[in-house]
Amino acid sequence: MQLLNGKTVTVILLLALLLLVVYWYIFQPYRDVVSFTQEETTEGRCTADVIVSVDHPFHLEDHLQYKQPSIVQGRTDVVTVTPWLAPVVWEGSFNPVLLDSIYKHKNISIAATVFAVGKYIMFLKKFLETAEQHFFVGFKVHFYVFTDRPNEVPQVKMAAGRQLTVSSVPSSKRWQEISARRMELIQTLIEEKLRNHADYIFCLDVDSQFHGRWGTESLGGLVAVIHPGYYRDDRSKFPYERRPKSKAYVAPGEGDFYYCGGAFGGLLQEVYLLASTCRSNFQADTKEGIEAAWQEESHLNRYMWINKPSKVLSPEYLWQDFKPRNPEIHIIRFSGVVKNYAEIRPNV
Ligand code: UD2
Repeated sequence: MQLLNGKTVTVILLLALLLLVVYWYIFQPYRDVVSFTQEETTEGRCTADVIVSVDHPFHLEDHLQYKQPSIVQGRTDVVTVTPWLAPVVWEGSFNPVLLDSIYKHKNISIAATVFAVGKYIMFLKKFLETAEQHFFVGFKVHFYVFTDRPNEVPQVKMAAGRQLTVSSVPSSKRWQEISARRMELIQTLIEEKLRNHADYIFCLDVDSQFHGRWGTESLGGLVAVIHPGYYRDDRSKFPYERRPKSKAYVAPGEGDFYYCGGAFGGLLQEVYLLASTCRSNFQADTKEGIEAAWQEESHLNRYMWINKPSKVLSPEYLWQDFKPRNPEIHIIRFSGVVKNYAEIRPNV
């Protein structure tokens, strides 16, 4: 009886210890970032009037004066939130001054990948020059250029805190391969060079130029850009991969939007997951003798259907120069140039 009591006491003590540890694990992190000063208000309620949390995603350091936001006035011609409640970024849906002020204090750095293989090197100069004028101006940006013609990379003067690294990649006889290989190179870049050196990454087509601000409003976990060619269409018209044999398959009646392969990004770890998944699915397809309709763009669309982006950028963020501007497009921020595919691609 004595022994049994001793055992029971030990078990109770162990359980109590376990509960204590679990409690500590759950509540300790909040104690680290939030400190409360309890005060009695005139109504007799307690208020927590001092909240110290520089880790808060939208922590405002400065006492900034900016236009009062409204929840009853704003854009009515476009949808600014997805059904899974991710913001859709349109001109007029955000305050750039406020966002820049919030992110300035976080000391963030952004990596941007761009591929210029074969004759596509001709687009690099304008891409970089216009990026200096519009892409995360005032922030730390590191461009990673992948090319088979490193000697032809143009010298473009960059602002302080911005730099460029060139990596050599083999050329290819098939444009499809060049385009698709990007996922593998992005995955390797994150693995080998970017960990602990960048917070966000954007992967962009080189045959494009910036025409307007692309900045902190675009930051998010997983960021997708809506393709300018299909955003008014029914999803049955989206050029998803439609053969069930492919790992990029999207069934009829499925799919949210049609996203661009020419621009996507987000937090490093999110883009790493995207790139490694698309790469391994692409390789699995190759083993089965199938290439998705729009290469990595098809795999990206499949990925984003299953793993919804946490921020969606409107077609302002990748327009096409040959398309007349639709009325809901108040600004074109980034746009693909008109090009003669037969002249610049290694194959047709
Ligand atoms: C679309 C996508 C592109 C990609 C492709 C399908 C947009 C605006 N564009 O563009 O991202 O998904 O369909 O594979 O969403 N490249 C070279 N050298 C070459 C060929 C391509 O460097 O010889 C690189 C370059 O960075 C280029 C990118 O691959 O910007 C995409 O190729 P593209 O622009 O020829 O593909 P396109 O216009 O069909």
